[in-house]
Amino acid sequence: MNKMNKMNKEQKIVICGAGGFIGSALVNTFREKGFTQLVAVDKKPMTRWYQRFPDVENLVLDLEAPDACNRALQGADVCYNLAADMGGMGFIELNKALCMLSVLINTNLLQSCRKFGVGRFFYASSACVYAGYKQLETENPGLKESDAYPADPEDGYGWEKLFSERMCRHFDEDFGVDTRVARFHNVYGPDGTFDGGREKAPAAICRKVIEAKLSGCHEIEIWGDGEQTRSFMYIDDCIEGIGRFMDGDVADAMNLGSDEMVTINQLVDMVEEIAGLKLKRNYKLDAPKGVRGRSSDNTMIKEKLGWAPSITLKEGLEKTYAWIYDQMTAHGSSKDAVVNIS
Ligand code: GKE
Repeated sequence: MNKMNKMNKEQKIVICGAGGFIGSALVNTFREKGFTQLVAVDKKPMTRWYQRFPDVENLVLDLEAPDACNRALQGADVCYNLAADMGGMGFIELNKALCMLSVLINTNLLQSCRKFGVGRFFYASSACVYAGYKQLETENPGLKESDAYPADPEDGYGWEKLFSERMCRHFDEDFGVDTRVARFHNVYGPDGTFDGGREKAPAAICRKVIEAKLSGCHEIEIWGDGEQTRSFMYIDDCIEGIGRFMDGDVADAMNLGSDEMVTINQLVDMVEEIAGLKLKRNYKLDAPKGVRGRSSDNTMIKEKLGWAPSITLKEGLEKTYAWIYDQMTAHGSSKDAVVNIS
């Protein structure tokens, strides 16, 4: 059973970052479960929302401002904060100050939660909080929650996420704001960004393979040497996990990620197999690479929530590749992609 069924369908639920990939998927899941008091908030103009639904209250607000957070959260029962300026390594390595400004969003949302007595607050943290010295080898045994300390997170983005985790904890302890914090490990799937610079590896590789297939130029540029390792979590596992975090009673930050670790070369192998071709690989060693090895240790989420992400990378890539292929052949790029209005 999807855990969101346990929540009261008349509650006023506010999803911040609702114009984005994960946020819009979360709004749609609540709609499909019959929730009727939904408020979707994003800074982007609605024409740029990944998915937008007419039966939801849609607000364009810049949540870096306290007044905007008060406007969004007045009367709210539950708040999900998925609002942040972020992207793959191609973005966060080159926009560290912008990524850190997201701290204003979470801080002001927590203040509004305290002001209005919002019942529960979800914060989307990230595997980028983990210490760099724990991610130096490709053979990563899986990052445990304790590997965030002594702190050495990703520059910019990772520090903002770790700081905001701690602010959630202290608002919980000192002010009684009931918080839940999930450390997302590289989420991908249909409706995600696949070009324009903010895309992450799964979507980027799918796009590059499709470009090679459509152009007949059977080569692909891969950032780094391709031996770096990651795990990638399919969007449906992410959404299910968010529901389980919110229905659970664990306030401490926990992993929400797949423990299926692959090299980027293996990721490319899988996408080539889906596309039915093999490409010449050109390795761009000076491109943004992030950490050498990362995967999620799911011991704690299994122990605390009795569940862990399980959708295989192959299964998720097949759906993601198909969606991106449709977007590229129908619209040319994600910039032209039609906003799904159901
Ligand atoms: N984006 C991208 N595009 N990455 C590529 C490409 C490409 O064309 N080719 C190879 N890679 C490599 C990157 O160099 C990196 O080593 C690996 O794939 C994953 O890159 P990524 O998906 O952009 O981002 P990371 O997993 O390194 O970091 C992301 O982690 C998330 C949490 O797991 C962050 O950028 C955030 O999106 C987030 O914190």
